[in-house]
Amino acid sequence: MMDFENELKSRTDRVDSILEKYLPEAEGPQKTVLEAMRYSVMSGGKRLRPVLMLETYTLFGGHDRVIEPFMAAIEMIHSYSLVHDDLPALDNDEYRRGRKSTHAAFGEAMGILAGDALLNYAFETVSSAFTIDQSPRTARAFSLFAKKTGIFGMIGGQVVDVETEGKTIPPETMCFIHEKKTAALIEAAMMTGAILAGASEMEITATGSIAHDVGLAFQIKDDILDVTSTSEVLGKPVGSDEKNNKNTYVKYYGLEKSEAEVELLSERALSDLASLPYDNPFLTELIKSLITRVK
Ligand code: GRG
Repeated sequence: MMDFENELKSRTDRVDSILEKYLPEAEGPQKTVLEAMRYSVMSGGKRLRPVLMLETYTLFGGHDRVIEPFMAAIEMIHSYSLVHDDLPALDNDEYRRGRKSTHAAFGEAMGILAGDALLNYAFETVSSAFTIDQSPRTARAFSLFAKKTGIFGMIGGQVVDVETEGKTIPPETMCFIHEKKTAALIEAAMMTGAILAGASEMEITATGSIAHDVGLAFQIKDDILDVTSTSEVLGKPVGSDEKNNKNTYVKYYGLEKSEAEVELLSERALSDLASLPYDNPFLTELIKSLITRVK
């Protein structure tokens, strides 16, 4: 029987040390923004996206250092999205990961600049993968990573989310928001892992739909926890969706149906994963744990 918590800890520790290696030192004239970058990244998030990337890479037989810059970069992108999302012009949240959000700690201007810097540095970091592996896989992973995190991915979802706050929208629009805002980053993580490991076209496509389901389930669960959890457990304010008039699955369908949808999506992801000709028991357990997570 696998000790899941211990296995998870060893992976999140590895992510932390990779981030420590790739993040620039806080020194020189731009020290303040470098400190704000480190403050937002090195603050104990779940590290879900780099761990999913690594485990998908391992699933398809990957075992090289080329995955590391991509792992660091996806967490930088995730962190910048949180830093910017917390800004006064967006959600205006003062707490994140159990402490002051970056703009609350460093001021609004530094919050904006730290987010910008992390976004740009993520691509500087990914580009260093070419010094490890010059194969077309690295170029393809780079391109997918850029697309899924950009205007046709995560940023696109955030734009529609912001524009539709407080408005009644059709379910397809809500789906678009969640698919882009959250699932696209999970797709970037898992598909990058598959591509770099040399998975076949069919396997890359299958990985994309597993990641889509995991991402949507993750977002719906996030919306459920925003209603049912406490700020002590989450380390960020609860009730933020209602405060910001967000269109969430919970608002449209209620808690019970939302829980059922999380289970349905996760089950579908697990059965698609099980139908691949490879096995990674830890990845299976990780996806299962997302259904029952409390933060
Ligand atoms: C481009 C500004 C901008 C934002 C992009 C991702 C995003 C859109 C906004 C962040 C806020 C939000 C509710 C995102 C949805 C995805 C989500 C549930 C993020 C929280 O991720 P966790 O739970 O966070 O993995 P930790 O702190 O564990 O890393």
